Amino acid sequence: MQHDYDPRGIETAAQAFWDEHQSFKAVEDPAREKFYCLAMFPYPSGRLHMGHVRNYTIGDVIARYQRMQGKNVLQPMGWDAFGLPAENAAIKNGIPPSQWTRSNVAYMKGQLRSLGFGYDWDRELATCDPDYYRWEQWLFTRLMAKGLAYRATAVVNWDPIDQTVLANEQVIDGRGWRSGAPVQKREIEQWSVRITDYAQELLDALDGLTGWPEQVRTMQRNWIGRSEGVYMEFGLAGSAEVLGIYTTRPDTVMGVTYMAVAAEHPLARRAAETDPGLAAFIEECRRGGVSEAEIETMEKRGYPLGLNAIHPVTNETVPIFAANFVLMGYGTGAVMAVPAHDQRDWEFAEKYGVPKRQVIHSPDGSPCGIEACAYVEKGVLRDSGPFDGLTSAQACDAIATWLQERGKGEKRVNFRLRDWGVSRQRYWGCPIPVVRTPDGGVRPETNLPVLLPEDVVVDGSGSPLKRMPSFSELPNGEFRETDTFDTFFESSWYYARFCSSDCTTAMLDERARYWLPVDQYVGGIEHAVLHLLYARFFHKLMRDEGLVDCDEPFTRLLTQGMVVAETWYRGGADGRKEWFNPADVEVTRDDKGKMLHAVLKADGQPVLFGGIEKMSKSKNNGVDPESLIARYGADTVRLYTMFTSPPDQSLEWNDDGVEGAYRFLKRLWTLASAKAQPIGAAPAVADLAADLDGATAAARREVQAALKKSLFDYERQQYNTVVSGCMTMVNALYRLDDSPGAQAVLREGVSICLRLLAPIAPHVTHHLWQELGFGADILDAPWPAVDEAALRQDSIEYVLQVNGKLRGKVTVAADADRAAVEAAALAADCVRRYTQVGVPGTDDARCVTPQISEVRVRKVIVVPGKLVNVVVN
Ligand code: ANZ
Repeated sequence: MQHDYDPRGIETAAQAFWDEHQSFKAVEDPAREKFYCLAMFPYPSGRLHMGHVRNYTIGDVIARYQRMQGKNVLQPMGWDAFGLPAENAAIKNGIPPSQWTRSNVAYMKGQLRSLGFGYDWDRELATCDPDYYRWEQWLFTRLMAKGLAYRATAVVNWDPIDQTVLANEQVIDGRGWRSGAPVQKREIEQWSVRITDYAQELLDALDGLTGWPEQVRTMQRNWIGRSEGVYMEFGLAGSAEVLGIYTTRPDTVMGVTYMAVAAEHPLARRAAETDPGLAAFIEECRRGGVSEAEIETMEKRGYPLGLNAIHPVTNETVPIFAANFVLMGYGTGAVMAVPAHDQRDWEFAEKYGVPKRQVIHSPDGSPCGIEACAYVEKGVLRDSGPFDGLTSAQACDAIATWLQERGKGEKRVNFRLRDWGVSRQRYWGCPIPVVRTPDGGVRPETNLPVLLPEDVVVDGSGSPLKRMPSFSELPNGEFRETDTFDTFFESSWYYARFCSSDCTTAMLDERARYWLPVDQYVGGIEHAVLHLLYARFFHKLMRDEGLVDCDEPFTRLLTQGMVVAETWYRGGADGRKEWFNPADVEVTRDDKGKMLHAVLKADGQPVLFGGIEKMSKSKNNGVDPESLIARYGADTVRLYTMFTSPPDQSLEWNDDGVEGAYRFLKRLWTLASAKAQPIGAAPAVADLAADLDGATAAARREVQAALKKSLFDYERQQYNTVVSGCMTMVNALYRLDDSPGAQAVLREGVSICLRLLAPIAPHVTHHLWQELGFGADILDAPWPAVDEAALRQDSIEYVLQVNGKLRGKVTVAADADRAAVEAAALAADCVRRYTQVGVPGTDDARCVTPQISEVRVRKVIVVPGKLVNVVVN
């Protein structure tokens, strides 16, 4: 066996072995328990980053672990290949998006292979392949037929940089999620999918997703945002029309002093036709933000429509305003304003001098005035005519009933969730399979797939499809839709297509029924709402098409933590920061590790610490996985990412830690190569277990104890402590001597350690397993089990402390109770020297009379199985 650990040779050979034996090819087998493990597929941006490496290592550890439990494992990989960056790169480099994407895919595939991930590459898919996207086009035509996809003019979030519509979820703090540009409101005709039809089911089913982090379920619940309220109609003075509103506080109806409608509300628009001031106000609102956070904080502004509404209970008239804080897309786009009991309405009323009318009072007579702010609590109704004296809860019911009886309203459940607008005015996406007919109608395309032309010039001025008559012009005066799908469309069902990736006759086939649902999904928390909600929705759409038979796509979800690193910068003259890679910075620290100062290696001049941030290009604090693999090998990179923190927590990058991971694998290697011969020849430990000497039995016990803990940690997906358990084992094994018993324990210990490490560092363990003669393929080895007998101990060694200082050790029977342990500790010479006054050797021996022997023990602390601390005066 070679002497030095050479990761490169070992890893290439192991990968070749897996290829040759098709080790990760997944074949449906109803007789075996299946396990479908999936990590979120990457966007082919060009190179893998450390976040990918961590994500895919976690997935691979789980997949290999389940495989070694004997399950039939599917772990596929593919590419989320449509999207804007390809178009931007095309503009910059003058190459078609398809070419850029496919060459990135090829490169990144090589990188994934070099990490030794156990993927069934036969199932690889890229969402830009017509074989893939044709099926979502097909599903869309089915949704059209069912009325679940529809076209409507809608006010949308418009990203002026990316020149596209954004979903609400893609607007973060009023800015486009990708471009960062302030979002504008625009009215545009687009295709939407009725996710709201599934809102209740999507909400209810969250309760059953017990394998998901609570945080993600809460985020989805909030996003769906179910509220129970009342829809009611106000009359319009001088007209037969009505103004419908939605409120969650019908108990405040008697306090309404004005109405407010969104700037885009038809009523406001109509009034603007004859009022230029109002038209200008509406135009201004268009520019405002659309996010709720922004609306919450912005100045509340309005403009009177010159119209009055008629109160449904009192028949009084109240003025109607257009207001910038009313959202067109929520409820009915109109609200009844109750300035006494709603803070927004209160601020608005203060500003425009509208009266406030208090109708809710605190039930216990505590102060509830509305001079300084609205009284928003629930309470008891006053000045409320027929509803006086009712509590808010009673009034909500009574008022709903009152309105219902008069045909003026009803109880209603409202969702914050909007239908999913799926049209994007971009080129590099899946064409929406729709044809516009000369009469202004639409029909689904029957001849699928609608192929996206790939040989195009993208120059930045909108989608090239719009300038391609060969694509858009059809016979008989018809036109093809030139919008493409939101790329979340593709990523909403790829997990299912992996099951039937080569099926040419349908979107999915019976294999999907075997593999689905995904047993374990792994990915970033940033997808908690967008991707994971859409995928759950799509799953239900496919279920209702009869394509799958389960209700939810992902049984367990692991959201991995971010990879973070230090950031360093200098402020430029123009106020911009220049960021330096941590590898180029030399940091001086004091002996406690505190930073003293830092300089750029290149020029020796100081740089400033910018905090610990997610690894990113913009902060230049990334580490390139490829160079790490070249230097240390894939196993070290994998081991490091697993060892440094639990998967769901953030991982703070540390170069010394990588070095440490590498040293551990070398140490394992050295142990195995130095002892390869005796390991090969060692007797079975079972034959000798009863006769092991004390030190050998102790080493075996240590290995078994670490094994027991590691098995538990594997189950709870805490791989960092699995690795430290393996380190403990290797240390114990190094201490063994050459006796036959010790060799048997060594053999057993190495075989346990290799198997435990196999999912994490698969190459070196694969190699050593074969070299040491344990078997042909560690993947097929039985998972190690604990020998409980080895854990039993006749005696336990306790560490003895006096006032917290180590003073010696004592051995007591393993079944000794607390009193016996305490007595043994107090009787030990090394302790007695400090507890007996006047005994020679104690500090104050000189100043007391030698014949007095006085016990000075104040307290004895026993940590069972470990330590006794004796506290003395
Ligand atoms: C009157 C009222 C009085 C309200 C009061 C609140 C407190 P959730 O719980 O989120 O569903 N609202 C309704 N439609 C709106 C829109 N398009 N834009 C802005 N605000 C809108 O919120 C429902 C409440 O939000 C409704 O109840 C309405 O204000 C407001 F003391 O009606 B309320």
